[in-house]
Amino acid sequence: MKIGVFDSGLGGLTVVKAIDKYFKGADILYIADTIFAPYGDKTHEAIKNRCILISEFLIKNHNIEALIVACNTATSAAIKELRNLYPNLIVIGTEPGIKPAIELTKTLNIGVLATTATLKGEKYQLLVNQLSKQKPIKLYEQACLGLVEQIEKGEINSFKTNEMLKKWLEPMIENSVDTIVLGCTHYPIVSDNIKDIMGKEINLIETGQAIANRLEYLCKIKGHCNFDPNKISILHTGNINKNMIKKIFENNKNIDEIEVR
Ligand code: DGN
Repeated sequence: MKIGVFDSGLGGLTVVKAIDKYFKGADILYIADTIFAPYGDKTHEAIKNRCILISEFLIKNHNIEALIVACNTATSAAIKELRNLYPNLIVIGTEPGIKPAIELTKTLNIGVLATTATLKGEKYQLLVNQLSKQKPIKLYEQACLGLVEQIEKGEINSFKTNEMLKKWLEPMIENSVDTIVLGCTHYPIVSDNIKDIMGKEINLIETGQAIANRLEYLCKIKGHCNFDPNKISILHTGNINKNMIKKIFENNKNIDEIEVR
């Protein structure tokens, strides 16, 4: 089954990795839109137009049967429009896992790391308003300015990246946060750093597996079943850090990689 997945860069590969692990029969075409990265500081209108352009490319040139927006920022700006434009396609977005965090937290103090665009988005606000009625949780939200760029550069263990994380996580440590939502698909790439700073007991919520499960569920409903081995191709619109691709897939996946402009 042909599945189109995109993000501004490396982040959505954390979702591709989960699909590869939990879903069988995927021929994944991934677009890393690095020339337009980062999405987080663009307007919703600009992000929406970019998402439509990429989706049209995937649909017209590659006949995809499912479209996965592997980016919280792009989902909050464009998912409604994409679902309206392509009613016959399986369209899945990514949103911060507040719901599983509420189920897991014991201290009721939850951290949320995301981009500014995601935290300010209407979709996120609605989600929080709706879910915070279930339990008296307190959210510690942090827009991680510059973290996507550090990850794209491959600077995941640099002093600067760790200092940025320490500054953002300090209020969460002080307020007994026991669960942190990784509200950007890039952030699982630095989950070891976050665990080291917070202490190993912290729950980190990522969305890759939930997306893979949703994909499987929707495919069954639509009658798409195929168990061929998975295949992954990465197209990138600008430069991409190839060592980081190897690192994300732990060197054990054959991936075609092509530059498109
Ligand atoms: N991976 C994207 C997300 O989940 O929001 C980051 C987007 C960006 O380019 N800042």
